[in-house]
Amino acid sequence: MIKRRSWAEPWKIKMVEHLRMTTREERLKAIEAAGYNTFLLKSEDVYIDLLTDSGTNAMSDRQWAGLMIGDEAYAGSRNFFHLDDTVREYYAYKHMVPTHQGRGAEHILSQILIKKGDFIPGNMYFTTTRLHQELAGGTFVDVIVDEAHDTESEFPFKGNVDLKKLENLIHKVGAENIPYICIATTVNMAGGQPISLENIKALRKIADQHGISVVHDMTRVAENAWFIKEREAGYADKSVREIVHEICSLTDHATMSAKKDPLVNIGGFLATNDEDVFRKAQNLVVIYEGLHTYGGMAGRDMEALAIGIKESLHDDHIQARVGQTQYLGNKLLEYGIPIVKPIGSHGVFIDAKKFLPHLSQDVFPAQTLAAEIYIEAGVRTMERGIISAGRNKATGDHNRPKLELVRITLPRRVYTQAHIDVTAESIADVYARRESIKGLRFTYEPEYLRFFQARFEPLEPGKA
Ligand code: PM9
Repeated sequence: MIKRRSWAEPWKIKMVEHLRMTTREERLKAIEAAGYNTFLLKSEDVYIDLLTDSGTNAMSDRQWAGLMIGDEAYAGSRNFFHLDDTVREYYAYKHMVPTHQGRGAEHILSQILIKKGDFIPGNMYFTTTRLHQELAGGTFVDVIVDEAHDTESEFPFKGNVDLKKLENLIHKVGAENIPYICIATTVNMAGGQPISLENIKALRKIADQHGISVVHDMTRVAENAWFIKEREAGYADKSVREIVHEICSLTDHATMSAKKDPLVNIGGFLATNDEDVFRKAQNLVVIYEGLHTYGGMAGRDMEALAIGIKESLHDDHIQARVGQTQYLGNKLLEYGIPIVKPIGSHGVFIDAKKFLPHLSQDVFPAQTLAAEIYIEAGVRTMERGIISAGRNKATGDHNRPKLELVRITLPRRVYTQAHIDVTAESIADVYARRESIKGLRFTYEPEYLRFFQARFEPLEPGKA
């Protein structure tokens, strides 16, 4: 057999969307108007948009065709039943309740499972997930392995739960005060890092011994499965679809932001094997999202999602998806840019503390760097550091995460290798002038999820 020298995407382009290139002066004006927050830029002022992989996917011709067979009945749409069957078949959960996106599912599940004073261990926090746990009266406890907080560690499963930390917490607060263990596949805030099946099986055992359930944030489970296939002994010959099925069957409940893995632009769901949780979720969803057979999605959205789930679990799709991220990460490493290692699945994460070692965390290095990358070339990225971490709900101080990162996130099936090259070259140009970068201060800080809407000004006028 001829050895394949390279891989290419398992799709070709049928329709294109024009991009606007801007001048440096236009970008300086745009970022100032956006309060130096890339979330507040107008997308028309962005050339290459690597803010997020959430809802930015390119749908396939089959998904677009699926939109045309949307059944927009208020109740009992046929697309709901297609989605329901697909979730059961591919993800192994018995019941599914649709929601408008992931946080809708997080809200409902947190309200059902958490009582005031509870503790929720998890493999690193995620912004919306932790906030819904807190709003339900719980406290999140990080039980991820220490390697996850070290950008240099090449540990292959930095999303693993440290089982000792988990057991210590159970002994300290009592199993009756831990409604569930939350595991994310992959771990977004750690740099898109996977959890191993060995670790999931071990924590399942601990959960069973103590009568604690396991909630799965399955937003990027297919990407996690690809890393298991590549890195975990015994899984090389299994398909991504089979590995995803195995991960899901080791957990009790799940929340899904369908805007990521499943290749759509909006949608989500909550899934569970528990009849009681299912009934309660069906009841709560009508208050916050919509009827239990649409949950905030149109019939056409549910059809596109059912098709997208199936497409997302093909090995060749995931190989190209994760492969593009690896390509970007390796390019940045060639330029000597400090990034989180190993390179993750949905994005490459720049270590802003190492990129800008002269800036203290109090002047927001990652926020500053994201603004500078935009000014350089119109590439939009996202802060994932002290601003995203928010404030401690008891003391009111900043949470100070060890990881101060800029996330360069890759939408699925959207950008070409040339876009990736331009991105890497632009970041290298910022790196060359890094010593002149000064930092930011707040001019407006919202109470919840501040990173979305906060505004800043440069410490030195005219400079980020
Ligand atoms: N993630 C992301 O860009 C979008 C909003 S936060 C900047 O990474 C996980 C692991 C996520 C996630 C969203 C959600 C919430 C839950 N879990 O955005 O509400 O990465 O659909 O999902 C974002 P929704």
